Amino acid sequence: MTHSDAPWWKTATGYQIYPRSFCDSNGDGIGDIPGITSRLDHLRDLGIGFVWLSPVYRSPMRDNGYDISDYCDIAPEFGTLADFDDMVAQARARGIRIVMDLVVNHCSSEHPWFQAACASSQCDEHDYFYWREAGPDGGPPDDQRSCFGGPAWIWVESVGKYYFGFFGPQQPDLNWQNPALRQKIYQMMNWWLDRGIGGFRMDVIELIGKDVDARHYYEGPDMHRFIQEMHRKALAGRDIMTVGESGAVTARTALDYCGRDRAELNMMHQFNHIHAAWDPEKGRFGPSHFDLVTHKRILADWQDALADDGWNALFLSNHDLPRPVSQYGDEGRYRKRSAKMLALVTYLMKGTPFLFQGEEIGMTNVAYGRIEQFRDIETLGQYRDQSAAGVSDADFIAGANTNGRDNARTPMQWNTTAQAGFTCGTPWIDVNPNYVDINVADDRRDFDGIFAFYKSLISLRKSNITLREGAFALLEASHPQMFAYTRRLNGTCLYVLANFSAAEVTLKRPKGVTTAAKTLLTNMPTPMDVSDTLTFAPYEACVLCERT
Ligand code: ISL
Ligand code: CA
Repeated sequence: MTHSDAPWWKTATGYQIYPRSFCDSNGDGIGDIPGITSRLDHLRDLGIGFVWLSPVYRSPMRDNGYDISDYCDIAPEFGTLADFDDMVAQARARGIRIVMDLVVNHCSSEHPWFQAACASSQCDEHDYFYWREAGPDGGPPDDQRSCFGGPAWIWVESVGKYYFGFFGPQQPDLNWQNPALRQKIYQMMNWWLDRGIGGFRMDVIELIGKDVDARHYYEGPDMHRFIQEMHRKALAGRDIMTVGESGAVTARTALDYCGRDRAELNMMHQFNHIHAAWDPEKGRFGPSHFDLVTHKRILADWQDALADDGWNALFLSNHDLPRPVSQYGDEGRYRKRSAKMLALVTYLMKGTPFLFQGEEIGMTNVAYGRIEQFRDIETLGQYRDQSAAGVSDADFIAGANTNGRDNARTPMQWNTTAQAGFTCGTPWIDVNPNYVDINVADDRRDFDGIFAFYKSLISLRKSNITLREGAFALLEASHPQMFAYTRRLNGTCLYVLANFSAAEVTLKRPKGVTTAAKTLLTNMPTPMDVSDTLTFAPYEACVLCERT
């Protein structure tokens, strides 16, 4: 495949916007669509080719929009359909597509479908959801817990049955076994695609084929059948991009979703490397078990699995994950350098980068001191459960500040004016006080800033075919501090070498690297001194080029 005939989403770099926290245009403290439109030049300057826009549909916002009550309207706090169309047009004028978030494993308990389903067992909408009679003891059919705390089966007196909410009562699971429901979903998808969007990120797509009676939730028996039907009915023949989110997909099952002959999706957001670092018992809220050898082995397995088919999605974080520089890098002395190292080593692998808002200036986790400062339904649900189990507020807050979802949802830090320039009102969630030191305005004035580095990195990816198509091979697989690999295409070999640690590392010069190696990119003031050994300062990273 040559540079020219690759689909746009293989050369573009994506940028996830969490609309509630990006830019507030009307002073109500909530980010909105006109606010996004006002900041599109920032994305154009960065070199972004598409935006993954987290949900903006009408919603009671119990899960900040991942609980939809009208799939064909915009939440009033985010704006109107006219605002949306204007944003799509303005983005397109800057070479940026808008990819929407498709949340169809569940809807909101305030969706009219669900309201009708609770009013009567006889209406068509009743079977759009999973209902079961009480168990022999009169309680729920089984003891399944929901993701956000509490039971997954919830009793509705008016129909005398339990319904299933994998994430909780506010998000009833849609029954994909119902063909009429599926047709409604496909109609809705076509309605948005015909409006000119660039595709969909598909929320927890691995859950839509579940068998609730067998308690088989992830990658259920009918999942691929439904995704292939969705492809036929809404996706085929369009110049769009689709990326499925799955907490269950592995390098072994990846091509079942995104292989070229599958007629399903283009890419997957997978979390094997994320979950590998979570505590087996307490999950994200427990201590981190991060280990670089495991981390890079998992990512290399995905590179190998999708080397000649399918396509990787490369990301450091999203709206559910902590800030990369806090999680993997250094918030202090080496904040800038470690942020650049993380970007270099992650986004020069084979695949499409998905940046998350704020990583381009090295925004960090926030250190909230009080439970009242947290907003995330998952965090607050886990707080209830863990408090009941005896976990102290201090211990819980420490875990939530390390790995909780609110870290990614603090308002975008634009400048040093009040509330970081995010809003002229009171923000829905406290701004990170470090905005006075970490903000777009200051970072963009810094010729050696993180924004400037991301801009160079994105530009290099766009222009360098070895970075787009070159074969990946992991180097130093067992080295506890170095994350190193090559990208090889025809007569060119690129050596991507990153010290993923706060300690200096001395490395024997990799085979194939000569003293004439050209430095394509580095996060240090001077290029690597290539001799028999290479000495990496803390968090030093570079790309060396050899013509073989
Ligand atoms: O980060 C994760 C990866 O395993 C999980 O904690 C994440 O919550 C899970 O993948 C589901 O996330 C998606 O669906 C949720 C919503 O709250 C998340 O924001 C969304 O990304 C329910 O819609
Ligand atoms: Ca607003």
